[in-house]
Amino acid sequence: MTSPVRLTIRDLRARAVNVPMQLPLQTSGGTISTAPLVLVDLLTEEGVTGSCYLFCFTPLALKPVAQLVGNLSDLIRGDGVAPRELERKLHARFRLLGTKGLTGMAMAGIDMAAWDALAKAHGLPLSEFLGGERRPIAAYNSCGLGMIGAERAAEEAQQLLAPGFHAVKVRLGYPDAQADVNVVRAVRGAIGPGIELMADYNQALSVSEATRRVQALDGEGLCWIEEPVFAHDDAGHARIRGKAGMPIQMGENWWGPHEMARSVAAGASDLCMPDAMKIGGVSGWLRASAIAEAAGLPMSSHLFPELSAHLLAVTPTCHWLEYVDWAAPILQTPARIENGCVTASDEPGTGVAWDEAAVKRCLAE
Ligand code: SMN
Ligand code: MG
Repeated sequence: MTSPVRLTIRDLRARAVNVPMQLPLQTSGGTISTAPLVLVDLLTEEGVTGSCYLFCFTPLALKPVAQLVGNLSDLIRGDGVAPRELERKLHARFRLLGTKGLTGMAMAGIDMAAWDALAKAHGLPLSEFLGGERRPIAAYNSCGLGMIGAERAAEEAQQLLAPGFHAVKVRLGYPDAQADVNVVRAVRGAIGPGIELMADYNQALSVSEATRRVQALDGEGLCWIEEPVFAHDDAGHARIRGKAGMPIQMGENWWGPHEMARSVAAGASDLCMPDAMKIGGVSGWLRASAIAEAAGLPMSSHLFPELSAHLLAVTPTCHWLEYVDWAAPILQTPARIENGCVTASDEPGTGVAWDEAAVKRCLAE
């Protein structure tokens, strides 16, 4: 037996890249046409480097997030790579500023990179380091199907199934309920009855309008309806849920397990889908998965497919993995899809490693 590996932080680096997307995504909350990512590397004295990326949603946040992450290097240099201790220290440091938004993203970056480094140092894929086994996780293709009208959505839905997926997600929030129904029917017509279809409103509606629309969409065979109203409106979601014939889904905007706990206590949704970054990295995800288990809520992921495949493998109520290929162009080994499932990388750690030549091409000025 070799002695246990202890790592000490040597440096923290952040680079901003803006990665072109194959299919731009028009949501009711705006269009995303590039993937603005901050690449985080946690360097250790022992020579192991932990890596992760942060999804910034808008290029406007790229530089500030990269700078904030870089600013934290002095604070954690010399500390052990112990994610829960780092979390405690950073939470204390940001108690007055708050731990949502950019600070939450920077903290999650340190957490995810630290877990990656730890698992690497132990020579295990993250899911195995966390006590699980790598296994195929059912995935839906979320790369496109923005608000592009019924005809184009139908065509795109077929394209999205081509890599072997059995599920896709359509974005809704058209000017009226009938338009939403028309898009769902067109997509369903194109994909056939055997495919799961999710629908995402990205917080577009009022509670009363959402109530009308979930009723209009009843009987269309939707797997779930996601974020029909403002993400913070747990009571509103709960009211809509009481009138809906299909499951209500939310969670991508929970900043940490505490926000999730409040939402779950309010009975806001039937399902949950934390975002690995916003929920607080691997440490936050693990606590979120305990909340989901206690409440009996099936738990899906949001973005970050490479990392989420590890996390969902150790999530007791594992449901769906959201597949997007947005980071793929700058990764050495992007998530692989087989029979509509994603299996986590078998490399030690998360398997997130940069294709440096591609990174160079995408560096944000
Ligand atoms: C989404 C994801 C990423 C950016 C914008 C919107 C969407 C989803 O809410 O759930 O995929
Ligand atoms: Mg969503």
